[in-house]
Amino acid sequence: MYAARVDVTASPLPDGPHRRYNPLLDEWVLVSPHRLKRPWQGQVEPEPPPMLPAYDPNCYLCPGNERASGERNPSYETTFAFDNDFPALVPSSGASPAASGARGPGDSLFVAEPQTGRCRVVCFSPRHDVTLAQMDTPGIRAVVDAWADEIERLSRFDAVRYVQVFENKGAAMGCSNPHPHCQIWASASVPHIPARKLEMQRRYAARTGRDLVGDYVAREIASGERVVCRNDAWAVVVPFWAVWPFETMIAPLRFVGDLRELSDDERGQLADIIRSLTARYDNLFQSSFPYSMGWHGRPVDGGDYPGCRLHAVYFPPLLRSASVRKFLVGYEMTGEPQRDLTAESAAERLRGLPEVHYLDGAAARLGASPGS
Ligand code: H2U
Repeated sequence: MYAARVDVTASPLPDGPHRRYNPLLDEWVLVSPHRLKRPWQGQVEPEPPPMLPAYDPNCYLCPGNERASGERNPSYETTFAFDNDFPALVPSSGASPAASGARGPGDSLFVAEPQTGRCRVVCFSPRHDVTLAQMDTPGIRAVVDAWADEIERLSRFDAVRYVQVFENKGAAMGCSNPHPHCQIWASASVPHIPARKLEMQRRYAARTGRDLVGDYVAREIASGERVVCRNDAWAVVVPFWAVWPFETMIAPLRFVGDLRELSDDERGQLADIIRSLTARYDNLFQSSFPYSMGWHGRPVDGGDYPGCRLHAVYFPPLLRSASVRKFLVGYEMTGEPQRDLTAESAAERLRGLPEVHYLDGAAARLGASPGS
């Protein structure tokens, strides 16, 4: 016998263990709010790194410095994009799956296919010592424009079908360099996470004639319970089905398929809401809040993708403090994702935080000048 599903619009959510459904990924998450009370003796993250210089002569992303390829970065003043010197995808794969014993569609057990693509790195600022959370809105706006320009640029290559923009921030998320930057991987196939989202959005549009993300965000705004912040063009919510403790989604209020379609005003408002969200993140534990984030939108192959609305996802690992993180292990790896803190509590905490960065006003103290 299956337990009856809860109509969350009609009755309060259970305060005991329950599962929530993610309609974008067709996945479930187990929510166990009562477990937050258990004692914790897990890993303690290292203390935040000492203050960084504004310019680091040993950083391969700082202006004027040499990269591993031997190329020298220009003396850039806003953003700077370049081909990744260690790309995960290259324009011609040269790989032959058959040579490794793998077969094509005829063999359902050993399936491989060549994958081609291109990888870019985008530096957000010439300053080594800031993050998006500490940059001003015009500075972040330049990053939004760089994302859109890179998608346009990469979409012009014949073999490119999908462009994934993502940022790993902080050593806890495997970021190798504190200089603010993101990566962009363009591939000949749609990676399976955005592919699943496209399919779920297509099915929802076929069933309802509307778009899934648009309907979802409208419901969230109406309830307000999981909204972190919003402006005239964007909303930030902790998704009902969030897996990571302070996971969020940024979605446009207008139906937009990819970053290139944003109006001038929407780009400015996006910069503002990214600033507001990332400052709240840093303010939560008064530390540089690590996360992985990425944009999901329409493939760039010119195909028809009904109901596909652009959105960003943020996955931060921290749970209770700058030193206690969540790991997706055990049950998460073998069963399904599980969380203790409810999405509603996480949203309430983020919503209640100031959107001014806790170091604001002390920005000058953050970075020593190159000569100091
Ligand atoms: P992450 O810290 O997010 O991994 O980004 C650093 C990227 O910069 C990484 O993909 C690239 C790495 O390949 N890189 C260069 O392209 N040139 C270099 O000289 C060093 C690092």
